[in-house]
Amino acid sequence: MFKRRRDEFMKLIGDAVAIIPGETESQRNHDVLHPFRQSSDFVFLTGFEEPDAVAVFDPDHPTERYVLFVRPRDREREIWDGYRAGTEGAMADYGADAAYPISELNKRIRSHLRGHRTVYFPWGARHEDEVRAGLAASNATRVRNGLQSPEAIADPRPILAEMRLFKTDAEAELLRRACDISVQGHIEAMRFAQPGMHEYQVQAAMEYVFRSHGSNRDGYPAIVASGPNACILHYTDNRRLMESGDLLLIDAAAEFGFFSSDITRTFPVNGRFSAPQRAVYEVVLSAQVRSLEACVLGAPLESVHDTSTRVISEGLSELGLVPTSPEETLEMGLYREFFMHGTSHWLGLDVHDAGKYRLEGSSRPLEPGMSFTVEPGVYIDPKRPEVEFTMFPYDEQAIADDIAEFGPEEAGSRREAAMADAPRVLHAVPQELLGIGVRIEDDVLMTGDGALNMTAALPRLIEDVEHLCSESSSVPAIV
Ligand SMILES: [Mn+2]
Repeated sequence: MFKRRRDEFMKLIGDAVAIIPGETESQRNHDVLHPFRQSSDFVFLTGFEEPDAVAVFDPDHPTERYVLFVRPRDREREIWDGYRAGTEGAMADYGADAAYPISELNKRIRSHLRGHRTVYFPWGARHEDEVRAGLAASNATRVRNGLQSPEAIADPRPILAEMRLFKTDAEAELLRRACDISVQGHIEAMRFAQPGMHEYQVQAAMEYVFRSHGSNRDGYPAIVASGPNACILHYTDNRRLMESGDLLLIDAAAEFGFFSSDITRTFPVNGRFSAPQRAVYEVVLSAQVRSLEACVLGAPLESVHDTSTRVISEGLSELGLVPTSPEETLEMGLYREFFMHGTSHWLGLDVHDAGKYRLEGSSRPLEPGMSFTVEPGVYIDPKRPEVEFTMFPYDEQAIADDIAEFGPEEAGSRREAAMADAPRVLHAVPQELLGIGVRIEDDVLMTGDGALNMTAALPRLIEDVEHLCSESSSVPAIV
């Protein structure tokens, strides 16, 4: 798998040379480090998980087309921190043509820069100093001896992003394992959660299932958000004591083979939706179901979001959350006061995976191998009983065109200026809906036959969710 990716990458960079750095560890305190995870681009090409490594790809080189710079074997450090592959392992186990200690990067990089017009390096990444020093030295050689040295620095990230966007069968297999494991964790969370528990206890039950099903790491920090916390989109404190009558929004998933799933479910802590919770849930559920149906080969990705915004606008109007008809709610983007994020993002090695969303100014068509989330939501801020709406047309394509023409900052201030004189309407939020936050998220893989919902096994319908909540958990709990 890694060799196939390297061969493709080297074909794509042609007669250039590429320097791809891995990540380094970050310190928590004294000699304690934060858990390390290799950067996705680096692990994608190398499979090498140790920190402080750099890969050099030199397709034209007679003997060293793929070189790894790694931490050398070190008995003392290995006693404290664990096994290192070293230069021997980098060649024997990771397929490098040659491997050197990372301390030799500065010296050895120069011979790889020589003879190339272009060097690919992700500017701003680690080891930039060594690359810059190497470039300066090879420039001096060019002046004195007339040898070719790099004249252009190119960003390898767009090439890698396109490769990562289209999952091979083997990659899809890993992603599906991550999804299967994540589904099992969410099922356990629904069974486990009870009033009187802290959010982190539910997190623990879920992560117990992730780990015991073979996932060694979460794909991202779990969001276990009960009651009003569900309205905080990236809430990760997970410390609140849950009460009967709360909804619990869980956005969490396992990583498997470096691929991450991404699932959200929202369910009642006491096992029964109240009438207002049910009303909001049904709106989000219907948006999600319809948006999943919009995942069709050849359709633009934004048609999935368009479906969610349309269905949610209808629901908000019906629930009295907006002072407008469904059509006006959509046209003026008033839904954004309650549904303020996108419906989809690419999924893969990173939970918000690499890949462009738009090509030549328009949303990208769905093709086999693409994977993404479908995750509409409605969040009704408990601290905002009245909402001020600005009555002004909202056109995402026009906004995208403005950003393309003026840049994001200038486009933003132009829009603000245009909206300055637009009428404002103050609207009271129905009291019983305050503090309700609902998101439902599944993971889609486009195949040659169309969309596959990889997380469909996790219940979403109200009766199925309530039934699952009533089952007992196999994870022991102390309340
Ligand atoms: Mn997501």
